[in-house]
Amino acid sequence: NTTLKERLAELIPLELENVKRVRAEHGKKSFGPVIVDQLYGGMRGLPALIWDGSVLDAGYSFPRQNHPGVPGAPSQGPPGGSEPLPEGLFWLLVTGEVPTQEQVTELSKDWAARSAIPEFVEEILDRCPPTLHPMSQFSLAVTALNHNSAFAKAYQDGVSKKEYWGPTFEDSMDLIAKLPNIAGRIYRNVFGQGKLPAIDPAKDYSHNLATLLGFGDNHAFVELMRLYITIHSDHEGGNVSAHTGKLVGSALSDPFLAFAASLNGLAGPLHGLANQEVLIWLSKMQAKIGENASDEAVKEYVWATLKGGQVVPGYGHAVLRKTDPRYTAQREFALKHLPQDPLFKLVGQIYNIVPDILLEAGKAKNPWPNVDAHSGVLLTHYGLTQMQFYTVLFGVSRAFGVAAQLIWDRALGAPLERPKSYSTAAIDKIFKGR
Ligand code: CMX
Repeated sequence: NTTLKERLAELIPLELENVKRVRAEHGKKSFGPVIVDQLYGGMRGLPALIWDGSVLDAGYSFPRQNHPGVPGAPSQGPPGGSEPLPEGLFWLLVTGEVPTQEQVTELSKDWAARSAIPEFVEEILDRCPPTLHPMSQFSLAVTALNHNSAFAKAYQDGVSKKEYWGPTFEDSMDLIAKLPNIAGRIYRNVFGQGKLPAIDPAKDYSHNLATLLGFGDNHAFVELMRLYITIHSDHEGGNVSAHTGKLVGSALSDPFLAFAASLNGLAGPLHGLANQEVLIWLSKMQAKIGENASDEAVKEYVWATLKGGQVVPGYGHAVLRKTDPRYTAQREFALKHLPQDPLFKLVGQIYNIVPDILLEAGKAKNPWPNVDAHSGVLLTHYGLTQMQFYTVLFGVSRAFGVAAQLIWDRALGAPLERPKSYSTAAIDKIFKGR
């Protein structure tokens, strides 16, 4: 029963050879033209990064039966569950292989054993004013975990470059393991009361997270957490949170510092905060036009949002050009568990209305919903109604993808990122007369 670290130790030399081969064969080949608009346009579509966990294309879809961890593949949940376990997904992200049930259970136990957070981090969280946004508290706590970083210590002790991945692996495992305790503490401090329950080593990661949030006895909510943490984990490397983590990691900042930077990017309303924004937008809509509103009233509200110079949160995407498969996965969950929920019905009604309006408005390249259009409705259904907390759960999940890449970046000796920037005057000068 190989552990994840043992399997990595076997895979790393093979991948080093593989990268060497790819670079020898293709290293000097052009990867398409760069046009000036891409420099001004947020580098959209610019091939610029290596990210091994996942790759998207505009029409990408993962039918759920092929999704790691769902029935048919190992790492499905304990008896009675049918959602994937994020443990299995992490193994897949790191190794490209589907783990055995035993390996998944070992990961659950390992993370439970690593889950405690230092007392001073608890104190930092307890001192935060409840008015400080949960994402800011989250980022503070993750930054502070760098106090015990194995990588930072090893670097100070003069570790060889070839050994970077070992302490990066340990930090990454600690990071993921400690997130439920951080998220749970923030949730209790800001919205709840009472003592935080202990992590149970016999339970899987998502079950423990649900328990710390106060929903551990609700089987459907536990299932939701398994699905939620799985689908938010990785979305190739160019999105703000993933890329930020990789960029900061490239300076050999340890995984805690790198991932705290990811969280600060995820906290932006065009990225992860959109799941909070969707619920705020829906609530305002309901307050204005009432429940069971007509399609006409919804259309008018959507147009008013656009005319007010705001985005429709939860719609559009920088890469996808169709309905986000993560939206569909959540819709399927809702159809199974909460088909009669009024807010779910509103989300469905909006799905039939918004794309046509965005197409008519003529700006958005993708008029379809993304992952954030659906998640808040599911959480609200089970009583997790505090919208400001939603992006924290996205953050817990995103650690899986970022951590997997940080391990590989250090294993493969990824260099400091330092692309070339230009001024508008320089662009003008370069292309004068051309
Ligand atoms: N509502 C209104 N306008 C939108 C829009 C939306 N949902 N999506 C795109 N547009 C607009 C853009 O603001 C842009 O307008 P300007 O030309 O005035 O700047 C124009 O359409 C073209 O944008 P695009 O190329 O289609 O989209 P981008 O790659 O620039 O941006 C995204 C992608 C997600 C930021 C954008 O679609 C958006 O703002 N959506 C709403 C916020 C959201 O849901 N974000 C979450 C994304 C998923 C995640 O990361 O968690």
